[in-house]
Order: sequence, then structure tokens, then C-alpha cells
Amino acid sequence: TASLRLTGTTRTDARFGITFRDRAFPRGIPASTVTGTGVSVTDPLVVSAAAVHRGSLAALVDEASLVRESNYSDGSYGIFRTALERARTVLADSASPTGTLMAAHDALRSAIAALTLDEGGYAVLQAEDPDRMEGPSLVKEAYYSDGDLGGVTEGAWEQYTDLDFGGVAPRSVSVRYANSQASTAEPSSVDIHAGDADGPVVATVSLPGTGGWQYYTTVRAAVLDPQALLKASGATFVFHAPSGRQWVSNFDWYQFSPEAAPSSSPITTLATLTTANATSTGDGSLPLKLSGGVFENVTNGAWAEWRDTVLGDGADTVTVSYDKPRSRAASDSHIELRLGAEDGPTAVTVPLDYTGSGWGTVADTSVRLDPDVFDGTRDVYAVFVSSTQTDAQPYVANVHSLTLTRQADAPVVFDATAFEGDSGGGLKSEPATWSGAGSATSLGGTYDGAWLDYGDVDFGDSPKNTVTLTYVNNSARCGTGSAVQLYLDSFDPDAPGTPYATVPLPVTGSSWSSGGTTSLTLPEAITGTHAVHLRLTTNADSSHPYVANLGQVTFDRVEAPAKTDLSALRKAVDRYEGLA
Ligand SMILES: [Ca+2]
Repeated sequence: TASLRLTGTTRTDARFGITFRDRAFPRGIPASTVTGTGVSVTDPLVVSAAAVHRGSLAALVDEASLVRESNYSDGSYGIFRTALERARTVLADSASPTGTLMAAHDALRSAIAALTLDEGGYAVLQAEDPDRMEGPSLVKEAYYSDGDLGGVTEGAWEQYTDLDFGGVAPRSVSVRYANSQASTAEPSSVDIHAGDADGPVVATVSLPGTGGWQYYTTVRAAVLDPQALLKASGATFVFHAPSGRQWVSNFDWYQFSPEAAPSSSPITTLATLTTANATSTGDGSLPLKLSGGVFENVTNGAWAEWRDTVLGDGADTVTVSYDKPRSRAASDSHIELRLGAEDGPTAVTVPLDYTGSGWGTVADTSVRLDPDVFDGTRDVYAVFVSSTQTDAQPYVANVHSLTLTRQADAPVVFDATAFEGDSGGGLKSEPATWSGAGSATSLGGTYDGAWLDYGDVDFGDSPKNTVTLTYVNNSARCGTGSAVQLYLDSFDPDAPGTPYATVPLPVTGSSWSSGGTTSLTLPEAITGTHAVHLRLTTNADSSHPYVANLGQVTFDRVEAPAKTDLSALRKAVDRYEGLA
């Protein structure tokens, strides 16, 4: 019998073996015939320090578990959370070897160190506060803004360094600006270069006229080379004006986003309806004023007509450009579009949210149209309506234009209240109680097991891979775990079976006025015509009987957002896992 005893402590694994000589054994047995752990270099005895590393990893996980997402950038928090989950998995396995414990510890420690304490590259970048700027007349000012960059001429530029995107590549950029050009003038532009001004152009943002230095607007453009921007960790904005124009625009802020810009599928403008081409108008309680090229002094009952508007194969969207101050306009003011006659039935209602506290903030709002209704050559009427007006707030809005467009690859949109059949009970259509509903009405009185039949829906030729719902899940009145189940083609209320997709409806607030939007990627994209049913589910109790109020349902084609780049983390894990 041979015995071996080791004493002392170690913080690392130790591997060793015993070499026997032939004469250690009797009867001429050669040492090479002895097998087992510890007698060959390929199968050494191991003194494991795993317990030490297990202890320090557990301590780090305890510390990391206190970190909350709110303070950190999406990208850096995503990497941190992955590392924390990995560490917990490793700890949960009592057989985890030392190398795995060490790798998890290192990955978590570096993810903690990399947590970015603000929104990093995704924060709002104030145009008046760059890291560097250059231009003959650049000036920081506050002209109808909280601070803006003025005096911007051809070739001027400004630069932001240390843009930490947290490993998540930016897919789009928003620019808020104002200028004095008409919307029909040739636009100015800004080229965004990755890194310095001689870096590649990763986005070109067109800046159409906003109609006045006091009218700020926000445009969003695709970032065409996200990786270049991610790698450069900085951006230079170079401004351009058409030849002969002195000023490019004034700039309020910029912001990158990891989400792609909305679909760039070509949009055709079929008609732009303004004071200039209105064929007839009627006053409301006050006389309309048209002399400024804008519908002003617009009160309940005023209207405008555009006779023989050519809409061809059909418009799918109307976009209204308007100015509606909280101080002077009625809260429920809106526009009703009618076809054929001023007092005919309303084809679509355009809700108008407030755009600012006082006059001077013009915003756009869009509403989907049924192209089978808004087609051919039509007499289009806009009727300006309100019911909550007072002497102090008599107006509907100042309306600059109504633009009717058609998108080649349009999303499929319908109001949740546009059902053809339903399960009855308390289900009802009521005025939408939250802004951003996208529809004037919402589906109320919902309950667990309620269902709605929307008839045959044409999803078109281009695949729709995402469903989006606007809704309110009021935690004070709705059950828990509310969701909408989508059924295609067939639906049996008594035996609904497995839905095509289930859209969770997370709580949006504790009142009916705080709504939200939720999106789900469909398991398979949808094309062609299908019967559509929605079924509503929740865990209700007597004081929380409802599922949620639903506004609008949209099926669209959306590119997947950029995935978190975990390559550095994986490299670290691979490196240390080999030691196990
Ligand atoms: Ca600003």
C-alpha cells in the first residue's frame, strides 16, 4: 500500500501524479502496466479549489442581484443580465468545475464594470451642446426651443465623442430641427459620419421645410451602416444646404435608436388638401380665416370641400398637419372626413391630440384609411368638430394640410371595435380614453373568454410578421395575466383550441387614461386573406373583471431589431471553459 498526504491551502486547482519505477512492484511487474487516476499525465490527480471560487462567485452574485435596470443603458444592462444569469446557472450546478466558476466570475465582474450609468449613445444629444463644432456663424441659442444650434451654414459640423452604444448597434436616428423654407422647397440635409468628418457616411437625413423658425419638427432616418457607428463610438454631423441658401436649419437635438426606422416602402402622395386648393368652405361658430394659407379661426362646424380629388387605386393613410394648443383649443376637437356630401356619413375620424401649450407647435397625426373607400375621383370634405369648447378654448385647431397617401407595402390596420360578430355580454364600443389609441373608439366591457369576429381580412401579398395592439390594462380594474389570442381561418368558441398567436397585455397603469402599445412577432408571417377572430383572456376576480380596453390592431412587416453583441462575453467564456 502506498499512501500520499498533502497539507496546506490553495486558491487554484493543482494537478499532479505519481510515477512508479519498475522495481516498486514484486515479481517483475512493469510499472507501465499499472493503470488508474494519478499514474499518467493524461489522467492526473486534482486538488480542486472550486469551493473557493464558488464562494467568491456567490458573493459577487449577491452584490450584482442588487443592481436595478432603470439607471443603466439597454445594451450594457443586457450584457450584465446575461452574465448574471450565467453565474446563477453555474452556481446552481454543484458539480461546476473551477474554470467554469472563474469564467462566470470574470464575465460578471467585467459586465458590472461596463455598466453605463446613463443612456450612453442612445441619450438625447443636445445640438447646442456637442463635444466639438466648427462653422463661421454657429451659435448656441434658444429660439422656440430649450436651447438649439443656430447659424448653421453649408459645411458646418458638430461632433459627439464617447457614444457608448452598449454593444447594440444603432439602426435609426432622429433629428429635431426648424427652418424657414416651405415644405415644397428643396430640402437641406445632414450627413452623419461614423467617427470624424472623414469617416464613412452612415446616415443622410433630409430636412424638408418646416415653414418657419418657430416650427420644430422631428424626422427619423435609417442608419445604413450600424456596425461602423458602433465601432467608431462617435459621430460627426455635417450640414448641407442647397446652393444659394444661407441657412441649413436650426437644430434642437438628435437621438440614435436601436430600433429600425419605420418601413421605407415607397409612399405615393395622392392628394395634398390645403386652403389653396379647397373648392369651397363653410364657417363654424366663428368665420374661417384662410388668408394665411392655413385654416385658422377654426371652430366647431366649420368645413372645407375638395371637389373631384383624384385618389386612383385608393389612399390608405391621411396625415393631418395641425397646431392645437392646450390653452386655446377644445380637448375633444377632431376632424371628420366625409365623401360626396358635407353632411354625409363620416368615413373616418382623425383625433387631434394637443401639440403644445400655446400656438406655434405644428405636429402631424396619421390615421389609416380603407383604400376601397378612399379611391377613384371623390369630393372630399373635412368637417372640423368639437363638443367641449368654451369661451377660453373655442378652437378645433389651426390646420395646415391633409395629405392622402398610399404605401406600396402598407400595414393592415383595423379598429378593435370594427368587429362583425362577438360573444355579447358587456362588450361595447366607447370613446377611446387614452391618447395614442390610434382610433377614436375602444373596445370596452371585456371579459375572460370574450371573442370577436372580424370577418375576412386581406393581409396582402407582402408577408406580415408582427401584430401590434394599442390598449389600456388598468391594474385597478383588470385581471392578471391579460392576453389576446389570435385565431386565423377557423374558430370554435366552445372549443377554441390552440391560437395562432397569443399577445400578452402587460399592465399599462392604474387608470383608464394610461394606455400603451404591445407588439408580438408572429410564429409565421401572414399573407393573403384569412378569417380573423380575437379571444380575450385574463385571471379575473370580482373587483377586477376586465381583460383590457383595446384600440387598434395592426399587422405589419417589421425587421428584427439588432441583437445584443455578446461576442466579447462569449470569447471570455470560451477562454476559461477550456480550463474546466
Ligand atoms: Ca436642445
